[in-house]
Amino acid sequence: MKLGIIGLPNSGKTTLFNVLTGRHVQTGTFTPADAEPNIGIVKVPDERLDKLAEMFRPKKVTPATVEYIDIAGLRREGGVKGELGKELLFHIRNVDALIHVVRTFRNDKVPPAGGDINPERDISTVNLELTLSDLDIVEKRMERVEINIKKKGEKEGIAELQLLTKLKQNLEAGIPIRQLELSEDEKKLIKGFQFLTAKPMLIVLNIGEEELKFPERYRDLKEKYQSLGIPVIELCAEIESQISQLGDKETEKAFMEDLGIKESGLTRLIRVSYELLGLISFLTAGKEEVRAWTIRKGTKAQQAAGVIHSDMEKGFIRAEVVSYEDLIKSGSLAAARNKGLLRLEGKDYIVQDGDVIEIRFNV
Ligand SMILES: Nc1nc2c(ncn2[C@@H]2O[C@H](COP(=O)(O)OP(=O)(O)O)[C@@H](O)[C@H]2O)c(=O)[nH]1
Ligand SMILES: [Mg+2]
Repeated sequence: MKLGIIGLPNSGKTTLFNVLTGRHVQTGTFTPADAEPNIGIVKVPDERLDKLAEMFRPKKVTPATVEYIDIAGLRREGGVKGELGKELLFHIRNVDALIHVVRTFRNDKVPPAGGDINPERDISTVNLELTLSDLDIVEKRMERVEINIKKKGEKEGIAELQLLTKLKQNLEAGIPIRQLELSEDEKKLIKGFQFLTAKPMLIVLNIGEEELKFPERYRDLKEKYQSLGIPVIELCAEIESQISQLGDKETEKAFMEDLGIKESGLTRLIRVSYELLGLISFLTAGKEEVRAWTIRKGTKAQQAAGVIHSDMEKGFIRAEVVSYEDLIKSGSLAAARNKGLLRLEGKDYIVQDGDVIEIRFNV
């Protein structure tokens, strides 16, 4: 899974990227829009792995991972057609979802890109850039399709042209593609274009240190976007950065309690991104390795096996499944089996989040 971090300059994208990935990319510097993006692999925090590791004492514990891409700043002026860095757009075209960082923190040393602090306006500015970029692609494609229809009388072209016209009208009205109701056929048609406004989006409000005490402050903004299917979470990248440098869990806990933070913003961010994309984890546990695997909700046992190894999918016989809770309650796999909590499931079983699974297969 790939997540692209976008937002105006000086909104805290690189700060957030560093905290997420434990890297030390320089912050506070202007990055030209065509700069190479920073890419980092992040382990998905999952307490269940720690508990399973206590039970199985494996040689290795492997969490699920997410890839984050810190893309250089979108221009403040935006909105001028054809002005967007092509490289920038290229780098966000192939991500699975967008994390849109919006600044509300005040910091006199770092001037806000929009001149002052105005999250609503900044969100619109960035969304407009994404919209114009999609519109550009739609219009170019329409020209092509129209030519083909005229010259060669292509039948398929007509359906596509209708769809493109619908996209164009909506984009011109400022409506992102993700908000449109499209048929399965239409979804298939547009898949290859990788439209930016079709990607799931999550807004991170990068709030100031002093705002942590006022979680209600941006309630209206949150409700507005959440009602459009865009989750909004608040965190203070600066504080998260300090938390991540504390080193040990106990100190972290005390520090967060002091500030009235229940859960680290990062854990929340990673969890919400998972939910946004409809992802869940199933687990495998043994003496060699305890590991989390990422699948989409609704994945069947046989396809889930394929995430581990293609041979397991091809030669799938059955899955032995116990829920994480049942396994922990039982104390061991053997105890779970004795209690009848270990189930045998066939290829069509729909894997649930936290299922601890062993695949039986033939090679
Ligand atoms: N006070 C404060 N400063 C922040 C916060 N987040 C980022 N900054 C500062 O803002 C500047 C720009 O951050 P950066 O991550 O480089 O922004 P980017 O341009 O979006 O990548 C840096 O000097 C950061 O230290 C925050 O939550 N509070
Ligand atoms: Mg940056």
